[in-house]
Amino acid sequence: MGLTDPPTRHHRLLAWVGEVAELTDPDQIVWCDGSPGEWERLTAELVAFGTLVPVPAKPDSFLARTDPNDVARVEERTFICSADPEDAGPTNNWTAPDYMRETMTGLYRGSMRGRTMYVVPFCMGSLDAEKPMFGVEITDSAYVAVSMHIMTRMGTSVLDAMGKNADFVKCLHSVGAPLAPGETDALWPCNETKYISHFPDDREIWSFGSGYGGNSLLGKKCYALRIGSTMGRDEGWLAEHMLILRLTSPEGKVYHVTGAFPSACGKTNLAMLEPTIPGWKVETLGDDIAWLRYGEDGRLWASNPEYGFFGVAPGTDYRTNPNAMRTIEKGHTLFTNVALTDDGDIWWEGMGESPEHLIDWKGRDWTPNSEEPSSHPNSRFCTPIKQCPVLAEQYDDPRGVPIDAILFGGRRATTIPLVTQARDWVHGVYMGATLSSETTAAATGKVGVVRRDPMAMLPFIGYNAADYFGHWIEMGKAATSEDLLPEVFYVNWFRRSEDGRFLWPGFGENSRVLKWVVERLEGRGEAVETPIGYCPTPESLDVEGLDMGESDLKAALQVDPEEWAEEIPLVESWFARFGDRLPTVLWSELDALKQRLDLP
Ligand code: GTP
Ligand code: SPV
Ligand code: MN
Repeated sequence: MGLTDPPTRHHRLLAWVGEVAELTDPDQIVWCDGSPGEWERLTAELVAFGTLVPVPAKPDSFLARTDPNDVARVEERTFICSADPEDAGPTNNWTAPDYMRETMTGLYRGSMRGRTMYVVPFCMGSLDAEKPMFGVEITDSAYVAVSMHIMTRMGTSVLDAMGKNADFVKCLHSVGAPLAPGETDALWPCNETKYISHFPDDREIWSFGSGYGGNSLLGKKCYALRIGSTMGRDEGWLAEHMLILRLTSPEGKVYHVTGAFPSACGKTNLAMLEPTIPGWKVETLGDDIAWLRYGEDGRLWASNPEYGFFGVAPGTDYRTNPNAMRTIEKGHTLFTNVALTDDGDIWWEGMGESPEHLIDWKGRDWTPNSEEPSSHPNSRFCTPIKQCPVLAEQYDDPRGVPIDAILFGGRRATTIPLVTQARDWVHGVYMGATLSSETTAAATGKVGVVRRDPMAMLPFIGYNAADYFGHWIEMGKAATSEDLLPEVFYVNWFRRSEDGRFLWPGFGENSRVLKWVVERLEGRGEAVETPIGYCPTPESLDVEGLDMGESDLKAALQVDPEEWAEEIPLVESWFARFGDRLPTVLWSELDALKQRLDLP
C-alpha cells in the first residue's frame, strides 16, 4: 500500500505524504497499521538484517546497538524556529524558520533513497479525549516505527479517528543515510550532521541525522513537550517533564503527585516506587511527560500522553525498581545499547553481580576487567505501559487525575535538602524556575556539571523561558481558589556525604518523603520554617526501620545558610539572562530569600 492506494482520505495528510515522498525519494511507502502482525514483520526484518538482536531470555524482546556517536539527545543541535527570535530565547537555539526549512530541505532531498518510508499516524494521550492530539510521523527508520508501536497509540485506529480533516502535528524524520543502488546499509544508519528542529508557529517538527529516542521518536520530547508547551501557552495549559503517581495512604485516602526531575534524575523510579513503609501503595500513571489542565472542579488535572516507558537501564534492578523489572520481564521490549549475557538475556551496570562474560553495547567481548562499562550510561528499555504491574486504572482516562502535590527535584551533591515545601504557588514557581541539577548522560556533552534546569524543562521549553515562568504564574492566578492548587515541594535524593556517598538511601525509601508530603497536605505534618521554605525535622520524617545513621539523616535534611549564600549569585545571573521579560514576582522571591538569609 503506497501512494496509489492509501488507507485514508485525509487530503492534507495525503498531500503532505506525497510532497515528502517526492522530496526524499524512498523506494517504497508503508502506512503503519499498528497491528501485532506489523510488529512481527518489522522486528523480523530488523533481526534478519542485524539491526536488532533477539533477546531469547525474554519473550518477543530485542536489542539494538546504535552507532556509538548516536546515543543521546543532542541539545546543541536542537532548534526552535519561531518567526521572532525572542520567542525562542535565551535558552534555546534559534534559527529563522525560512532559513532552517531551506537548509533542511536540501538535506532531505533524496535522503530516503534506497529505503522504505513509514507513515506512522499516532495520538498523544487518549483517543477518547475531547480533542485527540494527533500526529503523523514520516520516518525512514523501521526502529523508529517499532518504537512508536510501544510509545504511542498508533496505526489504523488513529488514522480512522482522524477522518478526513483532523488537525495533526507533522513530524518528519530521516536518519539521513540514503543508499546508492547496491550499497550495503549500515546496521545503525545515521548522519554526522544532525538537526532536531521545531516550527512552533506551524506546529511542525523536522528531525534529521539521528535514530536515537529523544531525537527520533517525535511524539515524545519534540511534540508532547516542545510543541506541546507552546500549545499550552496559547491555550492555557502546561506540558511538563513530569511523572504522575497515585498514592494511597494506610487509611485509604488517595492522592495524586507529579514530579519534575531532569533527565536521568529519578522520574521512572519514583513513578513505580514500591513503598518500604507499611500500608502505603503507589500506582503508576506516567514516568516522563504530563499534560496539566484545569478540570471543571477547578483543580489541576494531569494526564500522560505516552503509551510506554523509555527508561534509563543502568541502575534498574529488583532492589531499586522491581516494578520496572517486572514490566520488562513480560517481554515485547526493545532494549538499546545494553549488554547481552551468554545465556541470551540482557545485563547492565547496577543489575546485581556482574557476569564473568558479556557482549557489550558495542558488540565486543566484555569481562569485569574491561575498562568501559558494558552498557552505555544512557542505555534504555522501551516497554509497553500496560505491562506495568502497578499501573493505575486511570492511566487511559482522558481527563487524567487531579493533582495534590507537585515535586520539583534535581541531582545535587550539596546544598539542596531532602525535601522542602514551598510557602505558596509563586514560591513554588520560584523553586521550579531556579531548579538546578548535575548534567547526566541523557544528553551529549559533559556529565556532572551543575546547571539551572527550570522545572526540569531546560531542553524542552518550546518558547521563551521567561514567558514560560510567566505562564506558570498565570496558571496559578487562573485557579478559582488558591486552596485548589497543588502544594509544591522541592526534593533532592542525591545529596552526598563528604566521602562521596549518597546520604539518603532513595528508591523505595522515598515513600517516607511522600508520607511527609501527605501529612503536610493534611495539615498535620511537622515542619520547621527555614529561609528556603518548610522542611521536616528529623523527628517528623518516618524513619522507623530505616537503616541510616542519625548524622546522615541530619546532613540530608540540613539547610546550610553558607551553602545557600553561594547559590544567590548563581540565581541572580540566571535571572539576569531574561532581562525585562522575567516576571518581577520572581525577583521579589529572590529578594525575600536574601532577606531571610540575612544577605545584602
Ligand atoms: P529520563 O527518562 O531521562 O527523563 O529519566 P528519569 O528521570 O525517569 O530517571 P530514572 O528514574 O530512570 O533514574 C535515572 C538514574 O537515577 C537511574 O540510574 C536510577 O537508578 C537513579 N535513581 C533513581 N532514583 C534514585 C534515588 O532515589 N536515589 C539514587 N541514588 N539514585 C536514583
Ligand atoms: C530524557 O532524556 O529526558 C528522556 C529520554 O526521557 S529521551 O526520550 O531520549 O529524551
Ligand atoms: Mn525524560
